[in-house]
Amino acid sequence: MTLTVYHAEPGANSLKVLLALKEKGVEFESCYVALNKFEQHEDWFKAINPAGQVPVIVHDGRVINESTVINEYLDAVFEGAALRPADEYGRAMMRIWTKFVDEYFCPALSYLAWSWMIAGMVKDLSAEEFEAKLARIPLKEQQDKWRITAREGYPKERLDEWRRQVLTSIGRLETALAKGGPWLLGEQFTLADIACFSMAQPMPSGYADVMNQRDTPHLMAWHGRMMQREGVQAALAMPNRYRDEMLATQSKEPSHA
Ligand SMILES: N[C@@H](CCC(=O)N[C@@H](CS)C(=O)NCC(=O)O)C(=O)O
Repeated sequence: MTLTVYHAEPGANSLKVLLALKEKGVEFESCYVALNKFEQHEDWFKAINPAGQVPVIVHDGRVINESTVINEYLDAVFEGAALRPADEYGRAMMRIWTKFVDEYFCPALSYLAWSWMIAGMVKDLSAEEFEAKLARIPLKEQQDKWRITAREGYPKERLDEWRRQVLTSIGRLETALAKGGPWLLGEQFTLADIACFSMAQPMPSGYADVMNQRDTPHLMAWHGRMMQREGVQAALAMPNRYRDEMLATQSKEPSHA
């Protein structure tokens, strides 16, 4: 039995799958795909996932993409702590959360993150080089996202709307956790916690104005409980070349002190 996991740094959808693997204690071969080097659009990777996106797993030669589907599969076929409720109603409640993350919370965060990151990633490319990079992106909607974020930027109304959706998402989590917890479905830690945390993990620093002790105390307490878990710590300790390169670049910049 072989399991290869293609993923980027432990953030967002890659973190989602790494969390499930580490929480269950599943052994796997890690294959890092550098998004800031556009490796996800190289032919070798598109041969594995034609959508040109991570994460992807290959289990005994069979490919699965879509992080939420991957996590349900991992929980179903591998030993380790159960990450889904045993009963169908519980599973339905869990899927309400994972669907909300995939359809609402993650897209809003993703548009905001890419609109901030992509301009820096492509700033040294000529117009021709940029078009060549775009031409390799298999999904039309991703091509549009790159073109707009890199060259024109989204209008303020769109950015404000995505920020509103992030705020709504945070409010929804706070309301659910205020009912008692300790986890989103109550006593059992599930894929719902994993999906929501994979998006919310950096928010106490990145979105401190919306996720903080004063406005979202229950969410912050849940975040603290998540950070105590061994599986979470192991997933967050996975290689993060994007962050390392950013830090290396910053340390080379002349000090303004
Ligand atoms: N619905 C997919 C979304 C995958 C996705 O958006 N992956 C991002 C990283 S979190 C990616 O590969 N972005 C690079 C790109 O689209 O070029 C999932 O849940 O797996």
